[in-house]
Parts: sequence; structure tokens; C-alpha cells
Amino acid sequence: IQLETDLRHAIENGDLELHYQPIIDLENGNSIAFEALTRWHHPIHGPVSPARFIPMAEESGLILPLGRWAMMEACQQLAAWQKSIKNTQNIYVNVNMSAVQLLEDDISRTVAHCLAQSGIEGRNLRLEITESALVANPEFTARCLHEIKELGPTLALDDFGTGYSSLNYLNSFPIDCIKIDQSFVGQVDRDEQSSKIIRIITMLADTLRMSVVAEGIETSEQHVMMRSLGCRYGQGYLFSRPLPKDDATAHLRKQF
Ligand code: G
Ligand code: G
Ligand code: MN
Ligand code: NA
Repeated sequence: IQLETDLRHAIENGDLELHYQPIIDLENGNSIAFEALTRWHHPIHGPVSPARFIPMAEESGLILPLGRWAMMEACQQLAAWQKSIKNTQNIYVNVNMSAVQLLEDDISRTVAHCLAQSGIEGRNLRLEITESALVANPEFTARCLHEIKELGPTLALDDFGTGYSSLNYLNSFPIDCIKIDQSFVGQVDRDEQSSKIIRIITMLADTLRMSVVAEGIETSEQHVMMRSLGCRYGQGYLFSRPLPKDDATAHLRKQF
């Protein structure tokens, strides 16, 4: 409860920070996007893991102000990069969006506000949702997602393969990209079952005209395997950890 109060203050005082993990085109090694990940450095306890404070924020409702802050911050950072670094107009930023935000925030209004304030184009924002977010209230969620898409952003299904959604669901939502969960990627060079599942996911994505991102690539063996299984994009410690914004800026400048 104290931690919850502290998180509320951190949001109000601007004590949260975003780190940015590059998403790589596995064919040429170029960064095509950054996933924004919220970081909290507690004044007493030091860094608190999002695996701890995100669920707490979801239960307490703090995810609404936290989520609005993260989306605005990510959009403004992208706007700053596009202004200061040439030829970055196609770089986009991924922001994680919790089911609670979909159900309880006026999410398309939040998205429209972030785009208007930052000046970035809708197509340069990608929102990541999990399968479980689709299951809670499918009709309402589908409507929200279509409203968001009308503003220009694209949608990625995060942690794919770990949730409960049926394949049937994939087609009922306007999803542009599937992110294969790192639990499959971590096994791909050791376990034939994982590589078969990954192959099926990439074929499915091709059929549905979605792109595929492999999460959690840590070794060059995994990189090679994911490419050969039909996965075009990836992220993971092999390429880069999530970077503080100045390091992400330096990373971009090296490429452009
Ligand atoms: O960055 P890290 O792997 O520690 O993140 C752990 C979890 O927290 C991941 O599932 C990630 O999606 C989630 N997460 C990190 N930042 C945010 C955020 O800003 N909003 C939401 N909803 N989830 C986040
Ligand atoms: O659930 P989501 O995919 O949003 O979570 C992303 C999380 O995965 C972040 O916390 C990020 O720090 C973590 N992550 C990113 N790359 C790697 C990796 O190569 N290995 C591991 N173990 N975690 C990673
Ligand atoms: Mn994610
Ligand atoms: Na994920």
C-alpha cells in the first residue's frame, strides 16, 4: 500500500522514465522501431520491476495516468528524434497498453491527444496489447481498436502464444503485427517443438498479412533460427537492452 502511494507520487512528480529497446529488421540489422518500457527508480528501494508495479497499477487504477504519461512521453520523444535526426520519418515507437486502459480509459481520445500534442503521425505509433485484453470484452474492445486504427496507429499482439485467445480471435481484431513470446524464442535452438510452433505462427501471420517480431533474442543461433523460420523482425539482448533515452538517441544517430 505504501508502494502504491509512492507510485502515485512518482506519476504526479514525473519520476518515471521510459527506456527504449530497439526492434531490428533481422535481414539487415537496422533498427526500425523502439519499444518503450516504463522504469521506476524508487527513492528508497531503488529500481522497482515493472513486473511488480504494472500489476499494482492495474489493480489500483493508477495504470490510467501511468499509461497516458507513457504514451505521451513516447510520442514526444519520437517527435524530438524526428526533428533532430534526418531520415527517421519511418521510425516508430511501440507503447504497451494494458487491458484496463482499453476497458476504462477513453483510449482513442488519449491516443488522439498524444498525437496532436506531439505532432507525430499516427502511423509512427504502435500499441502493444496482450491476447487476454481481447478476451475480456471482445465486442467493446474491437470497437475501441477500430477507433484507434482510424487515427493511424497500428496494433501488435504482445506475448503471442501464452494467452488464451483462439485463432478465430486474430481475425476479428485489426491486428497488424504478432510478437512471438520470448518463451518460444528462448527454446528455438534447443527444442524442436518450439521451432515448429514458431513456423506455424509465421505462416499464420503471412496468411493474415501480419508482420512478426521475435522477442527475447539472446544468441546469434536464435537470430539465425528465427530468420529461417520466417520471422522478419526481432528484439532482444543480442541486439540491445532497453536503453535510457540518451543512449537510444546515440543508437539512432549511429544508424542515420
Ligand atoms: O521491461 P520489462 O521486461 O521489465 O517489463 C516487464 C513487463 O512490464 C512487460 O510485460 C512489459 O510489457 C510491462 N510494461 C513495461 N512498461 C509498461 C508500460 O508502460 N505499460 C504497460 N501496460 N506495461 C508495461
Ligand atoms: O511483455 P513484454 O514483451 O512487453 O516485455 C518485454 C520485456 O522483455 C521487457 O521487460 C524487456 O526488458 C524484456 N526483454 C527484452 N529483451 C530481452 C531478452 O533478450 N531477454 C530477456 N530475458 N528479456 C528481455
Ligand atoms: Mn511488449
Ligand atoms: Na512480450
